[in-house]
Amino acid sequence: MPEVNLIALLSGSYDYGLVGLSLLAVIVASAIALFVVRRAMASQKGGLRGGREREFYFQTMAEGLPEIIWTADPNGADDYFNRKCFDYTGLTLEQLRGTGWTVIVHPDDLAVCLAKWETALRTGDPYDVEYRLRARDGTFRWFLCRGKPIRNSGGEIVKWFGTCTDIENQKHNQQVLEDQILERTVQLADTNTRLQEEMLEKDFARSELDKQNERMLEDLKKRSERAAMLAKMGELLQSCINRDEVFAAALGYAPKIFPTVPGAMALLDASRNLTEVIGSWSDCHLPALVFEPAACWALRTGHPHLVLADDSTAPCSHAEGVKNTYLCTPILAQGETLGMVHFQATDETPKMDASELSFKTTFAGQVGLSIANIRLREALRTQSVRDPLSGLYNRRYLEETLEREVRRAARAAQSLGFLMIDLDHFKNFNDTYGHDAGDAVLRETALFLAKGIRAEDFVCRFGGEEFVVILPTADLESSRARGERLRLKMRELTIMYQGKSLGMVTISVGVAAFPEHGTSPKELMAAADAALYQAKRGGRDRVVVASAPVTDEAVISGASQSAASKSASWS
Ligand code: GH3
Ligand code: MG
Ligand code: MG
Repeated sequence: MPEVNLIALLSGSYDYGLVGLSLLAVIVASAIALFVVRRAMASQKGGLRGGREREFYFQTMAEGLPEIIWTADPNGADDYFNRKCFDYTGLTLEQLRGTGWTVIVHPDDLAVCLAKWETALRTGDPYDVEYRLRARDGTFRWFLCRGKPIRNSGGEIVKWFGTCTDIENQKHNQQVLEDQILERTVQLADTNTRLQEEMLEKDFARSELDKQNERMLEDLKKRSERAAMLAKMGELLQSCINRDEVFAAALGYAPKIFPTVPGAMALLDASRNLTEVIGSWSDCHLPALVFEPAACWALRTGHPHLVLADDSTAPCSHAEGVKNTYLCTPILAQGETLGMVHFQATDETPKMDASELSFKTTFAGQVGLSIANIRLREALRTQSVRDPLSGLYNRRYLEETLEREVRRAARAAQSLGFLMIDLDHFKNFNDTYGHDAGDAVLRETALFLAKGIRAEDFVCRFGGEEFVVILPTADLESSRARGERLRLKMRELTIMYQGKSLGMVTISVGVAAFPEHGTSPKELMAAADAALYQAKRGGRDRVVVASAPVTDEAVISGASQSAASKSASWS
């Protein structure tokens, strides 16, 4: 029997990390084998000799191990199995010998097993392979089979030595472990998917929030731009000087302030019996362009009137057929309804929320306020330039106008007529019929004079029962003729007071003209005044043309008798 290097045989390590118990078994078997070998070597040293004895030791050792132990000749024909193998398989050495053992290998594992064995035989390398072996009861268990060549001192393979370790439990444990790992992996994958979904949801929510914020910011920006535009319109409206300017400016601004809201503006006429649409924007369709005020609830009530789409409670008949929500808001000035602004919702923005309503009402409010301001300004101006009793321009206005007209005449090299008119014996009316009757005479005279002049002429109450007429472009002769005509017509005037005629009223007229009687208001005034004085002196009820120019120096030195009393106002 060749020398067998058992230490080398048993020194290989079992590299099956997951199966700790199998490793432990191999370590125990190795330890026993090592012990037996050492004993054998010791026996050798002690003089034990001969193959039989060594074989005895080997077999004793092999029978004591819990694994299946086998050996094969250098060609791979198995020639030894320990008892464990017979016990497990229920087969005999004769049945297992050579390649007989292959019948108990599980058919699914046989190809791998044989491939390994053949490779080892060809290369002479040790090998490991796992396969199932059939037990005597027909069931299969997993085994780890390890084969290793045993070489003589010349390096020739003299034997193959192998072990088959039952790893069924470890395999089972490994399967359990793998199942657990798989289960855990699935759980982790689920958790991961859920987390990813949550993250996606959060991302979506965040992006929605961002979009909402963006929309809100955009909305805020639009609102503030709109408010700025409204303020700008307010400023402009304050500078308008009449109603037409106000409405035109508001209609110009409306499409800028409400670009997405079609609308229209309608105004009551002077009789307040009709309302007329004066303009619209953004293709606002209103069926009626002229309608009665009663056709609009806003005009009737003086309050904004909102009609919701499909709400038939109180629609405005002037908007009959308008399907969308609409708002009519009155234009009010000092409590008086002047007209209304009409706004329509669109299919794109079908609603009008509360802030929209208040903004639109503010728009109409601005228009009304501007008209009210203009009215106040006009009233103030009228008060400051009109004489309250006669309604004619007052002396202050006369001064301004004469100044301006003289300059214009000088610039245009045109004439300018100037009449100073005084009622004759007016004091008698007061004394005979009372002061109120005197007032009536003054009012009727004012009306008469206003009617008796051209559109471009000015008639003013100079004070008391004295009046002045300025005749732009009129020369001296036509001015005199105008004065004469007024005098004659005045004689025909019948003035009634408390159902009674106050009798004939006559006037005296002094006539002066630019440039003949002066080039300044003072000179003209003094010349006309002097002529009036002459008319009075001449017997009244007459027209006297100023005889000579009265210079400023003459006015100041009191050369003109009547003018001296009035010159203070011209200085
Ligand atoms: P003459 O023909 O010289 O002009 O005589 P006269 O009476 O018209 O002139 P006079 O200056 O003597 O009197 C003018 C009167 O006019 C005196 C004044 O009481 C009166 N008078 C002035 N203003 C008013 C007014 O607003 N209402 C009334 N009823 N009388 C006025
Ligand atoms: Mg007088
Ligand atoms: Mg008089």
